[in-house]
Amino acid sequence: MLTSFSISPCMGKVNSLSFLFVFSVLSNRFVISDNLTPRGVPLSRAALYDPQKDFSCLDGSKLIPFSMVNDDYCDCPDGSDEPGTSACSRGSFFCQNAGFVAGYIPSSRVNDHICDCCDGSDESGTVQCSNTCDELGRAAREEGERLAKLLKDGYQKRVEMASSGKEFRKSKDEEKAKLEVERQRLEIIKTEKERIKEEVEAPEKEALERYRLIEEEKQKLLNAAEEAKAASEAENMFILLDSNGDGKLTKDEIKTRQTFDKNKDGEVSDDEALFFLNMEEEMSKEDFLTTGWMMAKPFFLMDQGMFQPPIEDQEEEQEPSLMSGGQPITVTEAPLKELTEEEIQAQGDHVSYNAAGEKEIIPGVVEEQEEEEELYEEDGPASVEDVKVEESKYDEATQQLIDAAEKARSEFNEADKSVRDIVHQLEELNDVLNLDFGDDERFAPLHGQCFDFEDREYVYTLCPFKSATQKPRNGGGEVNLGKWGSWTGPEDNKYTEMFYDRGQNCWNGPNRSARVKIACGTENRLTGVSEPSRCEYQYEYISPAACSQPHHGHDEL
Ligand code: MAN
Repeated sequence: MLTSFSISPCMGKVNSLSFLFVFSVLSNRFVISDNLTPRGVPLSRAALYDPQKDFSCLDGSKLIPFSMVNDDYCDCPDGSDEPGTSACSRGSFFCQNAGFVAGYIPSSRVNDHICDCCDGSDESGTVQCSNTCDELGRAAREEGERLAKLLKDGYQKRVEMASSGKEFRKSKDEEKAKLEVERQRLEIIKTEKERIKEEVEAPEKEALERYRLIEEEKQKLLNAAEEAKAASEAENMFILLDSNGDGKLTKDEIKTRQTFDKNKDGEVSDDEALFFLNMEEEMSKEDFLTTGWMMAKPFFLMDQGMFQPPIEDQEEEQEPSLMSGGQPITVTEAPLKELTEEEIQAQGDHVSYNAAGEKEIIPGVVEEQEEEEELYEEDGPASVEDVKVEESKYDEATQQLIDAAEKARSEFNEADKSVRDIVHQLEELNDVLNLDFGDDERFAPLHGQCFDFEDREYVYTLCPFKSATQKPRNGGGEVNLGKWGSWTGPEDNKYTEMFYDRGQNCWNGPNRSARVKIACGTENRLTGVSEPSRCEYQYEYISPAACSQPHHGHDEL
């Protein structure tokens, strides 16, 4: 503290003048205080500068006469002999700055015609420095008071947030306990429903198995009938084509059938006939039944319009079925004496009469195709799905078993879904309970809230413990900047920074991420967002939860 110097009114004129001289010499080297502390030295170190003794450089390197202290010549290597001049490059000058904050400035700034200390003590030459310490002190005190109030109010709110945070956790814990009880209740119901389901499914299964066996038998019979029909169809055809009834098919016999005119040029050539005879001159009945009919059948089907021929052949395709050179194949061309009309019909073939009153046989290939399709649809083992589609095919008792099983299944499914729903709810609840809301739960009230900050281009959003996003103001989709990761503040203050990572991939760069710096404030607010490095964002957020407890008597200034 600077002490003002007063001149005694009883001093004589001479005395006064000589005193002024001494004073002017001394005042350049000393701060006039109770014990004449040298200029540039704080009171706390005055003892090191005793005018009655030689001066020992503070680094202990030299002992010099005290008259060499502040003589504007640097003697000590550490500059300690010139605390009040600019002679030593390594020296420093102490500003008392009464009313503001005391402190050191480098010696080079002493007497450099620029006022550095607010009390102006660094300039003892021509420059007149005004003392601004009181003014600065007042402003600093006001700022200090503002900060102290912010800290006090913020801390008060932090206490409230912590209290709601604890409430929040408590209510979630209670909710979890209730859900656990409910889950157990639903599990019991599910187990019971499963037991009932299995109980009623057993007789249903048995009944359906009986039906399945019957179906299987039916299917076997149908297949056998099909095979027999196919065999007799081939047999009939052979009889039809073997005009001379010698048990062999020859080229000439084939050539009389227009059906075998593959290229539709109006006649069946030798090559075309040979094709159907497996490139042999003749074909035995056995060969016809095993392979020949297989080759010939498609041409009969074509004649019947079963296959659509190429466009240019369409006119000819519209000819009547089973034509031979424009003439229908008639029974007179093949000895079918041994087959009666009934027998033919039984085989699925058709008998009709042409305009000339001649009998025609039209093989039952079309019907066969349709039947095959029907059979295919009916194929497969009896299952519950089949049961649903064709409920009417069961007798009343079986149907009752099926209905009971259906009901039990549906009740079980319902119970199972209730259990799954509650397990899901519990998982979500556990996710919340596992969050670190701060040692006193003070950040918990932020859970479920979202905060926005808009700059010229984007609206940034922070949903604490969930996500950070960015949405362009001029339209366009929301960009995920990161999902909640962890607290990343320094070890001794970890709840001052949040980290959100695993954001949307940045083209040619990292996945986006955001750091949220949290400072003390009296409200919860997002105050700024920047992108210091591409796709790495920094959010500035204020919250009472970041206010630490004010120290008592917080008035350092
Ligand atoms: C978008 C925004 C920007 C980001 C670029 C990277 O424009 O997400 O913040 O820098 O993509 O390509």
